[in-house]
Amino acid sequence: MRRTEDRLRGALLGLALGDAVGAPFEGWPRVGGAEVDAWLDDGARLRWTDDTHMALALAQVLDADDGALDEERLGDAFAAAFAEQPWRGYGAGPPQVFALARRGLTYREAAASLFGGSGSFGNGAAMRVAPVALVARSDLERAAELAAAQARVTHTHPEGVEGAVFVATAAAVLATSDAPVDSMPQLLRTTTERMSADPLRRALTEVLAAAPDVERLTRVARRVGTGVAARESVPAAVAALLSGHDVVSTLRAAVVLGGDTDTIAAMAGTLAGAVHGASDIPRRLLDRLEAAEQLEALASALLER
Ligand code: F2R
Ligand code: MG
Ligand code: MG
Repeated sequence: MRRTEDRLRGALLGLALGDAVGAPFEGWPRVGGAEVDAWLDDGARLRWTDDTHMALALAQVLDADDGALDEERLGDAFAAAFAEQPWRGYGAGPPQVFALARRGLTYREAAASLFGGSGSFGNGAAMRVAPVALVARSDLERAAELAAAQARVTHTHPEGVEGAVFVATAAAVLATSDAPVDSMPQLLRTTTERMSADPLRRALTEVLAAAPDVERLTRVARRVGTGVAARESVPAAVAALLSGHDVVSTLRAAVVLGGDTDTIAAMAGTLAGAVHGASDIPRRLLDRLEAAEQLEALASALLER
């Protein structure tokens, strides 16, 4: 398999694996490394949450629409997925968007009406965005446009949108760049400079300035926070990426930060998969991962287009 394809495939599998590895620890204020290691070595099924559930719906719509994105179709796909499995641990916002759309609003109108009209700044649009990188590849403008369009179906606050744009363009640039791994901070700095939403941009800049010092990365991530807001969890995922040396150590670094562990690990897994590739993910973990075959098939479908 060509190196770039392996990396793009890694972004999607890394998302799902991170979600499933982090899920049991969601909401813990602090997580011990030994607890994460025990879970990684456990034989139990790795079940994912809303992060992967929504990513699957996004991937299916991108595949069916030949890489285009119709926001209403995507909204309907998200709503149908939620109606089928509402127990996947969704945030409060998306189900409200689906209910408002059923009453006649467009998804974007519905999303914009949330939280007193400011729209959601949650990480829900960033956590699911990996399929966009498989479609856009080295076309970063397209990655940014698709990421923003898929975000606005549920998240219209600038930080909710830009969190998704950052994760998609970062995954696309990391997967398609020939630059050595130690130039990751520079690649991500360039991606960050495209952003305008503070305090997200400022937090990302602080995290990137802390690399490659792992203790400093951890300190900055904990200071910025590890909650569901994109301005906290997206920088935390980048701190984990820059603390790891392969997909598994990146996921471990993400989960030990605590807080929104499934989503920080999903986004760190997206980015680490884009750097290290699907071939870096141990088969023993993929064998435990829920619907791994479906995810691999969807990645192939998006890459073959
Ligand atoms: N929801 C969860 N975890 C909660 C526990 C789940 C439980 N374990 C279970 O099994 O049921 N995780 C998932 O939610 C996050 C993604 O959330 P999303 O899609 O962004 O949702 P939402 O509601 O739009 O935003 C999240 C919360 O952020 C606050 N917020 C957002 N925008 C706001 C604004 N403009 N003003 C004020 N507050 C705002 C609200 O509290 C939102 O509910 C992921 O972690 C995913 O795993
Ligand atoms: Mg989740
Ligand atoms: Mg979460």
